[in-house]
Amino acid sequence: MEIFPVEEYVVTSAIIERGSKFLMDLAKNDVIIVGAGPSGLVTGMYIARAGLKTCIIERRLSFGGGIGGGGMLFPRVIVQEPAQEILEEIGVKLEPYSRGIWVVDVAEFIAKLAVGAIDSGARILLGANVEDLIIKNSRVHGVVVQWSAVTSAGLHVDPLAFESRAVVDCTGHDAEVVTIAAKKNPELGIKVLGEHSMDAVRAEKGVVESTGEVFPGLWVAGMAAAAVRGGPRMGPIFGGMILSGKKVADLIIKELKRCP
Ligand code: 48F
Repeated sequence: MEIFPVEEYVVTSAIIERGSKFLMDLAKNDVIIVGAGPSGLVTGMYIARAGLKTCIIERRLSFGGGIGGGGMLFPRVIVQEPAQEILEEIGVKLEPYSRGIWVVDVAEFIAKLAVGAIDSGARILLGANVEDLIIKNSRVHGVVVQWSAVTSAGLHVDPLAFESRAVVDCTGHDAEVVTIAAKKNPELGIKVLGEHSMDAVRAEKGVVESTGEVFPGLWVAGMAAAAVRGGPRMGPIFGGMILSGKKVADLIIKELKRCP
């Protein structure tokens, strides 16, 4: 077998040219989702499937957020009715445990959620950190982004801004995007009540109920929704995350189609 001789300048040219094209296309979007954990990937899958231009920005170089850690590193998590229907739709194997409860392999869960989002047309930018928002005329118009490597190195490098009609905070327990909006703009009256101690039953219901718009153009889903509204945590149960992602997607699709 003869391996094709790829020269260094071709590698460099291809990566810079096509990488720049990809980044250029992220400058203006319908929806930007911050965080590629379970809630962010589900949100991205449904929004992109509705034909909206969707970008998911993730600070790590991998997907899945808190899924990979399972429960105390045991590689299994739980989903409950009716969230299993969404997992079935994307081909995740569900192992019945007891009535209304299934056990899921974490690696398969991460992989299939990511495939679901990408195959629906969501574009995912890895290794990029959302550090601020664009806020004009009492509305969020996009996010301010820096490479995670630049942030970790503490270098003084100005970020770039990506525009969108809606931004969704799917950053998990710290609700980072809403927290930044609240801290930097106290006059806007955005409140982050903070996550409360564990109460799995109340948490799962609450995370879906808390999902929605917190400020014009700024939406919250997943564990970030619990943190913003002061709900309890739930541990390695993922039904609420999945249903929260679906709920925020449905709300945004309706809103953006209402005001094209
Ligand atoms: O934490 P994460 O999985 O959030 P989630 O989708 O799901 C929560 C569960 O994993 C679990 C739980 C319930 O079952 O309690 O914790 O609500 O995923 C959040 C993702 O956002 C990324 C982070 O690296 C992670 O992959 N992220 C956080 N802040 C930023 C960010 C930021 N400022 N910019 C870019 N990505």
